[in-house]
Amino acid sequence: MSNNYKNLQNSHPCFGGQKNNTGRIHLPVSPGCNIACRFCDRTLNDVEQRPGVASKVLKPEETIELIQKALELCPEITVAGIAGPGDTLATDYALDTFRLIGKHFPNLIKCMSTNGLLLYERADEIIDAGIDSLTVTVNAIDPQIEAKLNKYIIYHGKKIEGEEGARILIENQLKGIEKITSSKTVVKVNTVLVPEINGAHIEETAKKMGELGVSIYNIIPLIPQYELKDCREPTCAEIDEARTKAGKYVDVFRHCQRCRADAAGIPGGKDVGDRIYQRRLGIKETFSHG
Ligand code: CLF
Ligand code: SF4
Repeated sequence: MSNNYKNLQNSHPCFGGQKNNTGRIHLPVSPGCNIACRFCDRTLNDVEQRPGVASKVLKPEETIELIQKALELCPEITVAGIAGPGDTLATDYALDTFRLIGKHFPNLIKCMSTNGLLLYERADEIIDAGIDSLTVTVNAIDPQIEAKLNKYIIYHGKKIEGEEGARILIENQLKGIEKITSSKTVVKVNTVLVPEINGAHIEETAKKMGELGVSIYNIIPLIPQYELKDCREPTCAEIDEARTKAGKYVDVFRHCQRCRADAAGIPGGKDVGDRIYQRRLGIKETFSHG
Protein backbone atom coordinates (compact mmCIF):
# COMPACT_ATOMS: atom_id res chain seq x y z
CA MET A 1 0.00 0.00 0.00
CA SER A 2 1.41 3.38 -0.97
CA ASN A 3 2.11 5.96 1.71
CA ASN A 4 -0.07 8.43 -0.09
CA TYR A 5 -3.03 6.06 0.08
CA LYS A 6 -2.31 5.39 3.76
CA ASN A 7 -2.39 9.13 4.45
CA LEU A 8 -5.65 9.59 2.58
CA GLN A 9 -7.24 6.79 4.60
CA ASN A 10 -7.12 9.12 7.57
CA SER A 11 -7.75 12.44 5.92
CA HIS A 12 -10.02 11.97 2.89
CA PRO A 13 -13.72 11.21 3.43
CA CYS A 14 -13.94 9.00 0.32
CA PHE A 15 -10.75 7.02 0.95
CA GLY A 16 -11.46 5.86 4.51
CA GLY A 17 -11.19 9.20 6.33
CA GLN A 18 -14.95 9.32 6.97
CA LYS A 19 -14.24 7.64 10.30
CA ASN A 20 -12.40 10.80 11.35
CA ASN A 21 -15.33 13.01 10.32
CA THR A 22 -13.47 14.69 7.51
CA GLY A 23 -15.26 16.84 4.95
CA ARG A 24 -15.03 18.04 1.37
CA ILE A 25 -16.08 20.97 -0.73
CA HIS A 26 -16.99 20.37 -4.35
CA LEU A 27 -16.34 23.19 -6.77
CA PRO A 28 -18.61 23.12 -9.81
CA VAL A 29 -16.22 24.69 -12.30
CA SER A 30 -16.44 22.23 -15.21
CA PRO A 31 -19.26 22.81 -17.69
CA GLY A 32 -20.12 20.37 -20.46
CA CYS A 33 -19.44 16.70 -20.92
CA ASN A 34 -17.79 14.74 -23.71
CA ILE A 35 -19.63 11.46 -23.28
CA ALA A 36 -23.32 10.59 -22.96
CA CYS A 37 -24.14 8.24 -20.10
CA ARG A 38 -27.62 6.85 -20.53
CA PHE A 39 -28.45 7.44 -16.85
CA CYS A 40 -27.32 11.05 -16.80
CA ASP A 41 -29.90 13.79 -16.86
CA ARG A 42 -27.74 16.84 -17.28
CA THR A 43 -29.92 19.43 -15.68
CA LEU A 44 -28.64 21.90 -13.15
CA ASN A 45 -31.03 22.28 -10.29
CA ASP A 46 -31.20 22.94 -6.58
CA VAL A 47 -33.55 20.23 -5.45
CA GLU A 48 -31.91 16.90 -6.00
CA GLN A 49 -29.05 15.41 -4.04
CA ARG A 50 -27.19 13.25 -6.51
CA PRO A 51 -23.95 13.13 -8.44
CA GLY A 52 -23.83 15.45 -11.39
CA VAL A 53 -26.37 17.86 -10.06
CA ALA A 54 -25.02 21.33 -9.44
CA SER A 55 -26.53 24.74 -9.32
CA LYS A 56 -24.21 27.18 -10.95
CA VAL A 57 -20.91 26.84 -12.72
CA LEU A 58 -18.15 28.90 -11.09
CA LYS A 59 -15.07 30.53 -12.55
CA PRO A 60 -11.77 29.16 -11.17
CA GLU A 61 -10.90 32.47 -9.45
CA GLU A 62 -14.29 32.55 -7.72
CA THR A 63 -13.52 29.36 -5.84
CA ILE A 64 -10.88 30.78 -3.51
CA GLU A 65 -13.24 32.96 -1.51
CA LEU A 66 -15.78 30.16 -1.34
CA ILE A 67 -13.23 27.71 0.01
CA GLN A 68 -12.21 30.25 2.64
CA LYS A 69 -15.82 30.62 3.71
CA ALA A 70 -16.39 26.87 3.70
CA LEU A 71 -13.36 26.29 5.93
CA GLU A 72 -14.66 28.85 8.41
CA LEU A 73 -18.09 27.21 8.52
CA CYS A 74 -16.76 23.66 8.47
CA PRO A 75 -13.14 23.34 9.65
CA GLU A 76 -13.42 19.57 9.15
CA ILE A 77 -13.07 20.10 5.40
CA THR A 78 -9.79 18.56 4.26
CA VAL A 79 -10.54 18.06 0.57
CA ALA A 80 -11.26 20.35 -2.37
CA GLY A 81 -12.91 18.20 -5.03
CA ILE A 82 -14.07 18.80 -8.57
CA ALA A 83 -16.67 16.36 -9.84
CA GLY A 84 -18.57 18.19 -12.49
CA PRO A 85 -21.07 19.31 -13.42
CA GLY A 86 -19.30 18.48 -16.74
CA ASP A 87 -16.17 16.42 -17.29
CA THR A 88 -13.13 17.91 -15.59
CA LEU A 89 -10.86 17.19 -18.55
CA ALA A 90 -13.22 18.39 -21.30
CA THR A 91 -12.14 21.96 -20.45
CA ASP A 92 -9.18 23.48 -18.60
CA TYR A 93 -11.15 25.02 -15.73
CA ALA A 94 -10.65 22.18 -13.25
CA LEU A 95 -6.87 22.02 -13.63
CA ASP A 96 -6.66 25.83 -13.52
CA THR A 97 -8.65 25.76 -10.29
CA PHE A 98 -6.42 23.12 -8.74
CA ARG A 99 -3.33 25.15 -9.58
CA LEU A 100 -4.87 28.12 -7.76
CA ILE A 101 -5.85 25.97 -4.80
CA GLY A 102 -2.30 24.65 -4.57
CA LYS A 103 -1.10 28.23 -4.15
CA HIS A 104 -3.76 29.48 -1.74
CA PHE A 105 -4.48 26.34 0.31
CA PRO A 106 -1.40 24.12 0.11
CA ASN A 107 -2.73 21.86 2.87
CA LEU A 108 -6.00 20.97 1.18
CA ILE A 109 -6.14 17.61 -0.57
CA LYS A 110 -6.81 18.14 -4.28
CA CYS A 111 -9.35 15.60 -5.53
CA MET A 112 -10.43 15.32 -9.13
CA SER A 113 -13.01 13.13 -10.81
CA THR A 114 -13.28 12.30 -14.51
CA ASN A 115 -14.99 9.95 -16.93
CA GLY A 116 -11.51 9.17 -18.24
CA LEU A 117 -12.05 9.80 -21.97
CA LEU A 118 -9.11 12.22 -22.02
CA LEU A 119 -7.25 10.72 -19.07
CA TYR A 120 -4.42 9.13 -21.00
CA GLU A 121 -3.56 12.22 -23.02
CA ARG A 122 -3.87 14.58 -20.04
CA ALA A 123 -2.32 12.38 -17.36
CA ASP A 124 0.90 14.38 -17.15
CA GLU A 125 -1.00 17.62 -16.56
CA ILE A 126 -2.91 15.97 -13.71
CA ILE A 127 0.28 14.75 -12.09
CA ASP A 128 1.97 18.13 -12.59
CA ALA A 129 -0.97 19.99 -11.04
CA GLY A 130 -0.33 17.96 -7.87
CA ILE A 131 -3.68 16.18 -7.79
CA ASP A 132 -3.61 13.97 -4.67
CA SER A 133 -6.56 11.75 -5.49
CA LEU A 134 -8.19 10.98 -8.80
CA THR A 135 -11.48 9.20 -9.34
CA VAL A 136 -12.26 7.62 -12.69
CA THR A 137 -15.77 6.37 -13.39
CA VAL A 138 -15.44 3.02 -15.18
CA ASN A 139 -18.81 1.37 -15.63
CA ALA A 140 -17.61 -1.59 -17.71
CA ILE A 141 -14.46 -2.89 -19.35
CA ASP A 142 -16.39 -4.69 -22.09
CA PRO A 143 -17.47 -2.37 -24.95
CA GLN A 144 -20.68 -4.35 -25.52
CA ILE A 145 -21.77 -3.71 -21.95
CA GLU A 146 -20.45 -0.14 -21.89
CA ALA A 147 -22.48 0.70 -25.01
CA LYS A 148 -25.64 -0.13 -23.05
CA LEU A 149 -24.61 2.43 -20.45
CA ASN A 150 -23.21 5.07 -22.75
CA LYS A 151 -24.71 6.33 -25.98
CA TYR A 152 -21.76 8.13 -27.57
CA ILE A 153 -18.50 9.96 -27.00
CA ILE A 154 -17.30 13.23 -28.49
CA TYR A 155 -13.64 12.55 -29.15
CA HIS A 156 -11.45 15.23 -30.69
CA GLY A 157 -14.51 16.87 -32.17
CA LYS A 158 -16.02 13.67 -33.57
CA LYS A 159 -19.16 11.98 -32.33
CA ILE A 160 -18.61 8.21 -32.10
CA GLU A 161 -21.58 6.08 -31.13
CA GLY A 162 -22.22 2.68 -29.60
CA GLU A 163 -19.56 0.01 -29.21
CA GLU A 164 -16.97 1.88 -31.23
CA GLY A 165 -17.18 4.86 -28.88
CA ALA A 166 -17.26 2.56 -25.86
CA ARG A 167 -14.08 0.82 -27.00
CA ILE A 168 -12.20 4.13 -27.26
CA LEU A 169 -13.51 5.26 -23.88
CA ILE A 170 -12.45 2.05 -22.13
CA GLU A 171 -9.04 2.00 -23.79
CA ASN A 172 -8.31 5.56 -22.68
CA GLN A 173 -9.60 4.89 -19.17
CA LEU A 174 -7.40 1.82 -18.70
CA LYS A 175 -4.26 3.34 -20.20
CA GLY A 176 -4.85 6.54 -18.25
CA ILE A 177 -5.39 4.73 -14.96
CA GLU A 178 -2.21 2.74 -15.44
CA LYS A 179 -0.24 5.92 -16.06
CA ILE A 180 -1.65 7.67 -12.99
CA THR A 181 -1.25 4.73 -10.61
CA SER A 182 2.46 4.73 -11.36
CA SER A 183 2.66 8.33 -10.07
CA LYS A 184 2.09 9.81 -6.59
CA THR A 185 -1.58 10.44 -7.33
CA VAL A 186 -3.85 7.88 -5.65
CA VAL A 187 -6.59 6.41 -7.85
CA LYS A 188 -10.15 5.47 -6.93
CA VAL A 189 -12.52 3.95 -9.46
CA ASN A 190 -16.28 4.39 -9.31
CA THR A 191 -18.71 2.07 -11.02
CA VAL A 192 -22.42 2.76 -11.28
CA LEU A 193 -24.16 -0.55 -10.61
CA VAL A 194 -27.06 -1.26 -12.95
CA PRO A 195 -28.01 -4.85 -12.07
CA GLU A 196 -29.52 -5.76 -15.46
CA ILE A 197 -26.57 -4.35 -17.40
CA ASN A 198 -23.28 -4.59 -15.51
CA GLY A 199 -24.32 -6.55 -12.40
CA ALA A 200 -22.61 -9.74 -13.57
CA HIS A 201 -19.58 -7.79 -14.82
CA ILE A 202 -18.51 -6.10 -11.58
CA GLU A 203 -16.12 -8.83 -10.49
CA GLU A 204 -14.23 -8.74 -13.79
CA THR A 205 -14.05 -4.95 -13.65
CA ALA A 206 -12.80 -4.95 -10.06
CA LYS A 207 -10.18 -7.56 -10.90
CA LYS A 208 -8.85 -5.41 -13.71
CA MET A 209 -8.75 -2.35 -11.44
CA GLY A 210 -6.75 -4.30 -8.86
CA GLU A 211 -4.30 -5.31 -11.57
CA LEU A 212 -3.91 -1.69 -12.67
CA GLY A 213 -2.93 -0.60 -9.16
CA VAL A 214 -6.16 1.19 -8.24
CA SER A 215 -6.24 1.81 -4.48
CA ILE A 216 -9.96 1.82 -3.79
CA TYR A 217 -13.16 0.89 -5.61
CA ASN A 218 -16.57 2.44 -5.10
CA ILE A 219 -19.74 0.78 -6.35
CA ILE A 220 -22.53 3.36 -6.64
CA PRO A 221 -26.13 2.20 -6.93
CA LEU A 222 -27.91 3.50 -10.03
CA ILE A 223 -30.38 6.34 -9.62
CA PRO A 224 -32.87 5.31 -12.34
CA GLN A 225 -33.43 8.27 -14.61
CA TYR A 226 -33.21 9.50 -18.18
CA GLU A 227 -32.78 6.57 -20.63
CA LEU A 228 -32.34 4.11 -17.77
CA LYS A 229 -35.38 5.30 -15.87
CA ASP A 230 -37.01 1.89 -16.27
CA CYS A 231 -34.03 0.01 -14.88
CA ARG A 232 -34.36 -0.85 -11.26
CA GLU A 233 -32.22 0.43 -8.45
CA PRO A 234 -30.04 -2.37 -7.02
CA THR A 235 -31.23 -3.85 -3.75
CA CYS A 236 -29.07 -3.60 -0.63
CA ALA A 237 -28.28 -7.31 -0.99
CA GLU A 238 -27.12 -6.81 -4.58
CA ILE A 239 -24.92 -3.87 -3.65
CA ASP A 240 -23.46 -5.83 -0.80
CA GLU A 241 -22.81 -8.86 -2.99
CA ALA A 242 -21.11 -6.73 -5.65
CA ARG A 243 -18.92 -5.06 -3.02
CA THR A 244 -17.97 -8.39 -1.47
CA LYS A 245 -16.99 -9.83 -4.87
CA ALA A 246 -15.00 -6.71 -5.75
CA GLY A 247 -13.32 -6.79 -2.34
CA LYS A 248 -11.40 -9.91 -3.37
CA TYR A 249 -9.30 -7.77 -5.71
CA VAL A 250 -9.23 -4.21 -4.37
CA ASP A 251 -10.18 -2.21 -1.25
CA VAL A 252 -13.84 -1.23 -1.36
CA PHE A 253 -15.39 2.06 -0.26
CA ARG A 254 -18.85 1.59 1.25
CA HIS A 255 -19.90 5.04 2.39
CA CYS A 256 -20.62 6.91 -0.82
CA GLN A 257 -23.30 9.58 -0.46
CA ARG A 258 -23.81 10.21 -4.19
CA CYS A 259 -22.89 13.86 -3.69
CA ARG A 260 -23.91 16.74 -5.87
CA ALA A 261 -21.24 18.56 -7.87
CA ASP A 262 -21.60 21.52 -5.45
CA ALA A 263 -21.75 19.64 -2.14
CA ALA A 264 -19.95 21.10 0.89
CA GLY A 265 -19.51 19.68 4.38
CA ILE A 266 -19.12 16.18 5.78
CA PRO A 267 -20.62 13.56 3.46
CA GLY A 268 -23.67 12.13 5.21
CA GLY A 269 -23.21 14.61 8.08
CA LYS A 270 -22.85 18.37 8.46
CA ASP A 271 -23.98 20.10 5.24
CA VAL A 272 -22.96 23.70 4.62
CA GLY A 273 -23.71 23.68 0.88
CA ASP A 274 -26.65 26.07 1.14
CA ARG A 275 -24.56 28.61 3.01
CA ILE A 276 -21.68 28.47 0.54
CA TYR A 277 -23.61 28.30 -2.69
CA GLN A 278 -26.31 30.85 -2.01
CA ARG A 279 -27.43 31.09 -5.58
CA ARG A 280 -28.23 27.49 -6.34
CA LEU A 281 -29.85 27.93 -9.71
CA GLY A 282 -31.82 25.64 -11.97
CA ILE A 283 -30.12 26.17 -15.30
CA LYS A 284 -28.05 24.56 -18.03
CA GLU A 285 -26.24 21.27 -18.30
CA THR A 286 -24.53 19.16 -15.71
CA PHE A 287 -22.31 16.11 -14.98
CA SER A 288 -20.20 14.38 -12.30
CA HIS A 289 -18.77 11.20 -10.85
CA GLY A 290 -21.39 9.22 -12.74
FE1 CLF B 1 -15.66 14.63 -3.94
FE2 CLF B 1 -15.55 12.40 -5.17
FE3 CLF B 1 -13.31 13.57 -4.34
FE4 CLF B 1 -15.02 12.45 -2.64
S1 CLF B 1 -17.15 12.74 -3.36
S2 CLF B 1 -14.62 14.39 -5.89
S3 CLF B 1 -13.83 11.37 -4.23
S4 CLF B 1 -14.11 14.51 -2.47
FE5 CLF B 1 -17.15 10.68 -2.18
FE6 CLF B 1 -19.36 11.96 -2.65
FE7 CLF B 1 -19.24 9.36 -3.10
FE8 CLF B 1 -17.92 11.04 -4.62
S5 CLF B 1 -19.07 10.38 -1.09
S6 CLF B 1 -20.12 10.93 -4.49
S7 CLF B 1 -17.14 9.13 -3.75
FE1 SF4 C 1 -20.95 13.02 -18.55
FE2 SF4 C 1 -20.89 12.36 -15.96
FE3 SF4 C 1 -23.22 12.67 -17.17
FE4 SF4 C 1 -21.68 10.60 -17.75
S1 SF4 C 1 -22.63 10.99 -15.73
S2 SF4 C 1 -22.75 11.94 -19.23
S3 SF4 C 1 -19.65 11.42 -17.59
S4 SF4 C 1 -21.79 14.25 -16.89
